[in-house]
Amino acid sequence: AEPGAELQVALVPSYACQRHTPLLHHNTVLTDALSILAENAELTDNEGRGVAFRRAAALLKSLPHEIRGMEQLKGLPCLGDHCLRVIKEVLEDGTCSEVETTRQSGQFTALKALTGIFGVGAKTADRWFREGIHTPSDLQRSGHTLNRAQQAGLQYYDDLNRPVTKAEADAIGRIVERAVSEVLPGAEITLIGGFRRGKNTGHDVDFLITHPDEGKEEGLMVKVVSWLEAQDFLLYQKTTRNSYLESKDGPARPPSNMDRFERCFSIFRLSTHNGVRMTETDPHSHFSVHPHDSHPTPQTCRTVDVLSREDSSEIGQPQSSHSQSWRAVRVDLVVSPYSQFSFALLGWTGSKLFERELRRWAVHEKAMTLSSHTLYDSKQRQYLRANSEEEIFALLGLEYVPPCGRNA
Ligand code: DCP
Ligand code: MG
Repeated sequence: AEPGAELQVALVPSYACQRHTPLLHHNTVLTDALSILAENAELTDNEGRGVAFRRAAALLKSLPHEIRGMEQLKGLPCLGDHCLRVIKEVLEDGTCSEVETTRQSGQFTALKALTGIFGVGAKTADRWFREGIHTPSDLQRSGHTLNRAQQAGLQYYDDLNRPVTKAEADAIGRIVERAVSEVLPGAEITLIGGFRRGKNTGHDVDFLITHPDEGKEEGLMVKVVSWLEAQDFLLYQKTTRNSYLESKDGPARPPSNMDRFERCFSIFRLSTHNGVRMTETDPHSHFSVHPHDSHPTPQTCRTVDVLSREDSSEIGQPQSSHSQSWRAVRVDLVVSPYSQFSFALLGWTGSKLFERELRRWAVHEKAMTLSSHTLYDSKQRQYLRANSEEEIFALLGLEYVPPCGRNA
């Protein structure tokens, strides 16, 4: 090792929110291995272990160099015995047996396939797995009663498991912009989630909507969704209203982090230009923001027919005809009051681990409670105001980390 390497390493701080974590980094072989174990832990109700693997992976992502030997890890935080064993094996053998066993295990592949259905969480997937349901096709044949989200999840399975490109995200953005400006002029929309962190693809597209005149944003989501539905842009939507104002938890019990904004979980029908499906390698395609007048699949769920068709084995069959001129895309819309915008922006930009680390830092190091609505100081017994993400970092005693550095 170079002289001074250990000293350098000793300075790596332990919270991910104290570090810059770029999208592209030097230790993907190691982080891929740890991510499999994290994913497996999350799928099997071991949240604590999942977080430990995620923290270790995030630490390695933040390092400015490739790890080639165990001696380079001396003094680094976030690396427990289990993680060190995995890293050692990968460094010595190129693979880790626990990771490979997990990757190939029937349980892991089944739970991944089942949670890949929109509307299906780890608990439901696990229950089905125990009943012998291992694939979306098994589920389709099982005759299980599915909720509306899960029906849509099965129906659009193929599309929803194909990564959304930045070009597609931008096309969705133009549609949302049009919808918002039609129903509330002056409203502002911001691309959040992974795309704001600079990712080239995502599993969905996330937008935050607000209006500079506080109060104007109330009821906005219903209007936006109505407009989108009238224009035939939505294949599925579930809107939850703002439950923040109604909750009188008070300062003693600050609101839980998520879910209190007006929020819409949706599936968009995104038209492809000239009816040609956009591929990731085709940078020249672009999308029409105008909905197609006719489309092959009726907007109402056809999953009932699909479920009763005994011999139907092809998932995504109802929507995967190759002549199709559109694709399904998961879109999340969030509406925030202007005064909470910075908190919402910070809370919805991610990554999930970065958010978790911010909240852990706030509680344990600052005696504060951070949510996507507010920051509460337990010592001063008051809410702290902020008009930008930079101000929130400053209030937390952290150096500012721009979105592209939050890929923990
Ligand atoms: N978020 C969070 N905790 C949750 C859900 C969301 O902190 N339980 C925040 C962080 C996420 C952001 O919301 O970055 C958007 O959620 P996504 O699940 O869409 O995550 P990403 O956009 O980061 O990933 P992807 O690119 O896969 O969509
Ligand atoms: Mg996202």
